[in-house]
Amino acid sequence: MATLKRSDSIADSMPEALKQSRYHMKRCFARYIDKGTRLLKLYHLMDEINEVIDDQTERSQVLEGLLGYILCSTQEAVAVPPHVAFAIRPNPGCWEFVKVNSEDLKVEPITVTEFLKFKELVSDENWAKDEHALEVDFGAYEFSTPQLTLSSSIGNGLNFVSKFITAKLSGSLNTAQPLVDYLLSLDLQGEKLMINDALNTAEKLRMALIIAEVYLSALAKDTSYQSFELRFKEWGFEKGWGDTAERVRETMRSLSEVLQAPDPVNMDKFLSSLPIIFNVVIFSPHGYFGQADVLGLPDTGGQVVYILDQVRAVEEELLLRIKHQGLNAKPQILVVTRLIPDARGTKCNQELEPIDGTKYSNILRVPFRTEKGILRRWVSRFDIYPYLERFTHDATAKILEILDGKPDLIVGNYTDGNLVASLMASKLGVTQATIAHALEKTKYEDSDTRWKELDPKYHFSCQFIADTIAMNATDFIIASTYQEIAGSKDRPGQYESHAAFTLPGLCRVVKGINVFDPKFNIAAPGADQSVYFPYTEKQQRHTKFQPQIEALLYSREENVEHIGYLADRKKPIIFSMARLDVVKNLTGLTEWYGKNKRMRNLVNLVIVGAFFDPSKSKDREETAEIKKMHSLIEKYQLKGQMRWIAAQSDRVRNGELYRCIADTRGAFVQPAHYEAFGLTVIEAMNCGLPTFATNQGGPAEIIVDGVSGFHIDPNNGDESSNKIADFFEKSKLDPAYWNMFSTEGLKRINECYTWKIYAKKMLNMGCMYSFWKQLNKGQKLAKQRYIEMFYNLQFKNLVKNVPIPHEEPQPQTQPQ
Ligand code: UDP
Ligand code: LCN
Repeated sequence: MATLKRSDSIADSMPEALKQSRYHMKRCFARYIDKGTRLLKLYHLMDEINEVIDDQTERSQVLEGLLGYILCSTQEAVAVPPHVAFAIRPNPGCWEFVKVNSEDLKVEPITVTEFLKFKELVSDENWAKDEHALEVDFGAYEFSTPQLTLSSSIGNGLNFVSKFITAKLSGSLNTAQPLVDYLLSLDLQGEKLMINDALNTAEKLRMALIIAEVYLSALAKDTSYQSFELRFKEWGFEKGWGDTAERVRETMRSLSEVLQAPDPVNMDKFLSSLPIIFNVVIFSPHGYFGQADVLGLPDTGGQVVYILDQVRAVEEELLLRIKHQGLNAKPQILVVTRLIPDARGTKCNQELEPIDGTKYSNILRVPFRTEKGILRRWVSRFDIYPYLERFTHDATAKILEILDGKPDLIVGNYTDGNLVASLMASKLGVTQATIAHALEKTKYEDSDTRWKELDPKYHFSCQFIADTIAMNATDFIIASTYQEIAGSKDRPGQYESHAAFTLPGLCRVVKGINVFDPKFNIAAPGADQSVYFPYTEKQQRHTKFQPQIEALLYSREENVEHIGYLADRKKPIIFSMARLDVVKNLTGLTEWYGKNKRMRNLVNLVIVGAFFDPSKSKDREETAEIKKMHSLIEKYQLKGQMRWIAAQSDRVRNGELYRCIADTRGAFVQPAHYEAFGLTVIEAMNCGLPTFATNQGGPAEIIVDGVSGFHIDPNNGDESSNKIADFFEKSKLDPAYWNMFSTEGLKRINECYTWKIYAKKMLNMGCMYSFWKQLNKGQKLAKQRYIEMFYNLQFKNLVKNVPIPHEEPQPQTQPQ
């Protein structure tokens, strides 16, 4: 297929491309507009081409040329007779907008604003034509931040920020003064770190470093800092450079290099070694946040697992760094969540809970309050907005009390946590990080223009604005994969979909977020390898769980924990486990299985998710999915070949469950319509279970198709189920085939997906962006003001539309 030269714009090349097939294109464009004003997706565009050019060879010629390339790069189009406007995305993050006159095929470039107006004409003509409709442009505040330019560099922010800092501090010694001022500002509970006022200029610091380095070179490498601390203090140095003469010398060397002639490598090394982060607050308000009995409950999934593993890894890394810095601090990580009085047998009604496997980290739970008192029940993440401001206020007071001061880093998770983190970070002036886990916007087609229709159920108006606020307020963003930011060749990323969008009647976001912003970073999570380890590691296996797992999988009995049964125990098992959301598509997998005779003959199906009584679920989607699952079991007569097991919250036993499935020489299948990352995918791979996972989202990046597992297309059930059946047919004939995918999956995990790699990267980001924020103070403040206005004038009004559930009044005592 043809492609564009980098210098060619679509507006320049499209006229020629249309001219080459002018006869067909005129007919085609006539068809695009003949149904009046409407949104057109790629398949609409292609369907019309197929109708108009019936000769297959001729059609292939057109589609293989430049026109085909332009059409295939089109994300969406809008027909507004006589024009058709196109949003074309030749590369991840790069968009161009044009309009084509269907009568004469004249092509004109248009701005993103004009394109959004075209879209609005479909759903709200008055708004589209309102000259004073609210336009939101966060780009207007990016006058001094350098941006990346290559799609391939997106998500590599840390590297670029160290280059940009280097450039800013280069020139003369005077230009390095901001770094000196920054070092002067560092302290630990009021005690100065690194340097004191005696070294308050770059020149003084440079000279002192020379003397200190000469002194250190005469000491034994392992001489402790204490033994020369007093002398260093006289010279103007404070603690924080290192615990031994060797480490202090190394840190000083990289700073000397930076002061002499800044370079990104030494800059990165020096900033990452600084004692900047001791106390971290991590917000995750929604769902049931706990260490036991919560997984599989509504809105309670990978985010909880991710955060608990993250805390353990980050605390370990912090302890190591603090030791290396020669300090005595005890780092505290507080995971701040919602306290739920109606805790469904979990500990979510407890205020403080130490985190297992850590020394100083805790979960802090703060209740949601309304005028009527404390909210007792769980609320869906979609309905959570009315409580967040008060929650931030209450949580901030508690955090300051527990930490005895401000934290050094505030990390938000998901829309609600990121909004709360933004409010708190801006109030306290603390560095902020955001993690999305999943943004909802791309999960529902045209969710921006259709917001009015979707709002009663999902409150997307609140969600998309909250997300846009947090993305702009935050100092850095941690994504799990590239695709989360900028998608793939064919599909825009989750963040990218916030670059420009419109909520007709509310606001037109012409620049929401720029994926080329150096705040974006990729740090992929891992899976706890003491829980998820290969099925082949016989000595480590939790044999005590095996009888329970055996009953879970094979007992004939139906009860609250399992229904359906597996008549033929000799067949391998295909296994899936997830929350029972529509997007997870467990019902889709059940249907593929039901329909595919070949697959049914080869394997059994085991699904773990939710529970079986729809009347017991308070979650709208879960209720519908439970009912659907029952009807599929009935429709395809799956009893005897399928086991449906209720949500399983014991992760240690779940680890063994994955391994027991591997013992049957089965596979894990993750069939989601869209999966942001997919922790179950890496859990299964860690256990040596061959894995099939959706090609929509993170798993497409985790698995190399046909090497370390397989991609499946959730929109093409027949193709996907046949791919699974082919694998089992081949594995039956040649067991080495199954072994190969088991081993390659494990290899992939150990190379790319571990928590150790993650923790290092995250703390390096914390250090680097804390300084970067300081360097860009002016711009940050201006943007902050704009965000505050948007929050107050727009977001807070929308929140008023979200209903607060009625509860019987309760005594207002603070639960324990
Ligand atoms: N999980 C579980 N029991 C269940 C369903 C899920 O323990 O019944 C765990 C699963 O092992 C994984 C997490 O919940 O650790 C789900 O994470 P994932 O990233 O796959 O999806 P999410 O729920 O976050 O969308
Ligand atoms: C939320 C999701 O939907 C998953 O795709 C992720 O794996 C999980 O969070 C952890 O980040």
